[in-house]
Amino acid sequence: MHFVSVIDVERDLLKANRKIAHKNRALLDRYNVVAFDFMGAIGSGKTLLIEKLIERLKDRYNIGCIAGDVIAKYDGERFKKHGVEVVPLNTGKECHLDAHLVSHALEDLNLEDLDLLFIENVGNLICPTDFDLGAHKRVVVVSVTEGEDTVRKHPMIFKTVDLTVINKIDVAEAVEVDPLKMKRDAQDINDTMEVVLTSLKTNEGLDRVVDFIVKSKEGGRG
Ligand SMILES: Nc1nc2c(ncn2[C@@H]2O[C@H](COP(=O)(O)OP(=O)(O)O)[C@@H](O)[C@H]2O)c(=O)[nH]1
Ligand SMILES: [Mg+2]
Repeated sequence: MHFVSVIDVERDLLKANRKIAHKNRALLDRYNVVAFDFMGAIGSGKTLLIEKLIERLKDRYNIGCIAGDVIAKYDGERFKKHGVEVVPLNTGKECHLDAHLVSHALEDLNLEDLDLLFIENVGNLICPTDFDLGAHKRVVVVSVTEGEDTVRKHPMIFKTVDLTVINKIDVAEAVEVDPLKMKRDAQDINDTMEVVLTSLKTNEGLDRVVDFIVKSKEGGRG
């Protein structure tokens, strides 16, 4: 009986979240803003990837960022340095953003001025999985330093994403990880998403992530 009620509460919570996520997406659509939810473990390279995407895309698009973290001002300041509009979202003890938190951040952004919205989720591969934020595309960043088996140990999140970025390939040899093995694991879990190997130190693979963002913006929001 106790078990059943726990499941009911979780189901209601996720249902309520989905409803707000749909509203967020409808609001973004009204302003023609395409939003991306960047997920992945602490230190996998989410903030650096978003910073590099801003640098590569800011002459072409107006970009806004939502920095979600336990204490969000640090990553928020990294985004602000690039001259984009930023809303920091402190999650405190929560291990993921949710659609309700994002709905308030959307109120603080000038959506009429934006083309792209990058949302950095709280760092981990588990909690954000079930919480649609209302973004159009979901991206997961996983670093080779997390270990070769990290993808197959966390299949759920990889099922929900449109792009997997396997990052830090510049140090793959040092940590004795084969990034292609991680790529194959990701494709075994989800054969419809794209998988890109990157180094944000050498910028290898970055062009392909830029292409993904542009394609998502220009080619409809699926
Ligand atoms: N060697 C190497 N370091 C990286 C790479 N990408 C990110 N880093 C470093 O990893 C650390 C964590 O990156 P950050 O973007 O803050 O990760 P986040 O916690 O996912 O936002 C920083 O010191 C980055 O400079 C990469 O491709 N190669
Ligand atoms: Mg970060």
